[in-house]
Amino acid sequence: MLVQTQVTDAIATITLNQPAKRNALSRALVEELIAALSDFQKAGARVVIIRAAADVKVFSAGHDIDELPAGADPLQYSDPLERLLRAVARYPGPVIAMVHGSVWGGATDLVLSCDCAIGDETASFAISPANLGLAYNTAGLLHFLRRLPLNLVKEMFFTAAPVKADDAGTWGILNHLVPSADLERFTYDFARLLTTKAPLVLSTMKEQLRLLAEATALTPETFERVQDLRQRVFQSDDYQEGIRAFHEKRKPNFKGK
Ligand code: LCV
Repeated sequence: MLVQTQVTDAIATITLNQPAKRNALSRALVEELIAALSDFQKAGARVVIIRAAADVKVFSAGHDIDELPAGADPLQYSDPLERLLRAVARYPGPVIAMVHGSVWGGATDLVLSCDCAIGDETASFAISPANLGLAYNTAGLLHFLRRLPLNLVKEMFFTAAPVKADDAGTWGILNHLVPSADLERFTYDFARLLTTKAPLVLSTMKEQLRLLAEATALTPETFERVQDLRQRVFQSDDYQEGIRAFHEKRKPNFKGK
């Protein structure tokens, strides 16, 4: 099993459990995450906590780079990671990311797709398409734009540098930044409080807020222009170079084409 699951007192916990690949969000691991959310809904879990094992340095290394399609859209609608982000956003109850360790790429998008994020001093958040020559997707950019001011979204995407815990707290990536010794207790106390509230109200308000937050009209021309821009990126030599460099464990040498 690439994830461990548990339901206690209407609180469901998913623990990412593939340390050998730094909990990279591979198709196999993501399908287990999506299945777990569906099982939790059947079991009537009112709150879900997504976490990694207590002792990891890396919460998740993001999209499995070995599975990024060469020369094709890496984050299309049917991509397992995109399906997971939509499943989290549609779960009929609060989904909380409990973050110990570094978070990379699509895993940062996963944390931002959760309803709340609670982290400790070891938490950091990076979004790194610029390291891979990769064309990020529009829905994903909007997850960041809804959380952070434009200048901070640009800093994250342009630098691909990890945002350290203090800034993650100040910027608003995290709802709460607590000492690692308190992280688990704080998060489960928070979750327990949510299980005492009217579940129909929480699930309805969550869906209302999703619909309102996603109410961004795109004209057909805008849509087609975005697709055209992204196609130029994911068909670029730089995208191939980014993935090659990762596998060869070296810095990429981007040529801008
Ligand atoms: C496959 C991996 C990965 C991985 N995939 O351990 O952001 S976007 O838009 O680009 C989006 C599409 C996305 O999410 O792309 C992926 C973004 N993620 C990253 O850029 C992080 C890549 N990983 C790393 O920088 C390092 O692995 C970190 C810093 C996370 C951990 O470093 P550490 O030295 O602790 P290793 O690098 O040695 O990794 C351990 C094993 O996990 C594999 C990696 O290839 C290695 O496998 P081998 O033992 O077979 O060499 N691994 C790590 N991340 N995202 N595989």
